[in-house]
Amino acid sequence: MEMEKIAGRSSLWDAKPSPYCPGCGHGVVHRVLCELIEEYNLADNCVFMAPVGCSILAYTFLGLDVCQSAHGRTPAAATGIKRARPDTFVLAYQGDGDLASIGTAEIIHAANRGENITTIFVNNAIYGMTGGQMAPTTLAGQTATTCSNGRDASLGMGNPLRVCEMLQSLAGVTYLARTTVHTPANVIKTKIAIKKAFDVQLKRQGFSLVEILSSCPVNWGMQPVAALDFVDKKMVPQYPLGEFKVGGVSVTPGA
Ligand SMILES: Cc1ncc(C[n+]2csc(CCOP(=O)(O)OP(=O)(O)O)c2C)c(N)n1
Ligand code: SF4
Repeated sequence: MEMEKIAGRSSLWDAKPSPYCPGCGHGVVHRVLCELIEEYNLADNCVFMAPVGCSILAYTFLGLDVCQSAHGRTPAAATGIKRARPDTFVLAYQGDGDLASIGTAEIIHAANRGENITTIFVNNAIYGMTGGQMAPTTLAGQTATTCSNGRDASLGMGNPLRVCEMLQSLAGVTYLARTTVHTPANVIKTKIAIKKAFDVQLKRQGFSLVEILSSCPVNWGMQPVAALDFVDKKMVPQYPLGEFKVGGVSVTPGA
């Protein structure tokens, strides 16, 4: 009997072993992006903006044109590419160290200007690539190599930075959502949100961003399954899921 193939590796992803640790969310997000790029037939007219972080190596295995800018400067580089080539689909991919720490100014101003780019913001609450230092998004009480007793705002470590809530007030933002990839149902919701973000850019309607909660079992010091549970029980309450802006209008998260 001939079997129907219902899932598989995207043709945009080279047949190489994944560089990511078991249980990491980056690979899941890449797969969703590759599927959508194929569905929209964008591969020959897309620039993937690789971050400085664990996903920096995406240029070694994704069959896309890639631009790699300095840490945190992706929104600025993406702005230049999009303005020079408005017909090119510009897909920016950033971690929380990249976007919410060293690159906070760049993302706020790109969003505020309403640049017609799409940003995928992978929030794993830690600096993954460099060995698990505290990030602006690290949860209160969560341990990291630079806060081994847990993040404590009373000791001057600051509070978890909520990027969607921060960007929601900016008039230049057309679509804004937070999703997670720790369960299959949430992967599907993530794909729906990214699709809406793609549509905004394709219709030249301005800035779109999807924040995706993701696991980093290695630097969290957890087994992969426990890390997925941590996303569910600890990250989601701090970072509520849902759409924050649709068509430039603020909506209630989770609505
Ligand atoms: C200007 C500069 N400062 C610091 C670094 C070191 N560095 C590389 S990746 C990184 C953090 C990456 O964390 P994140 O963006 O959260 O991505 P993840 O690796 O967790 O996916 C840092 C600080 C650098 N490469 N360049
Ligand atoms: S260190 Fe963390 S973010 Fe980096 S590949 Fe491993 S699990 Fe993923």
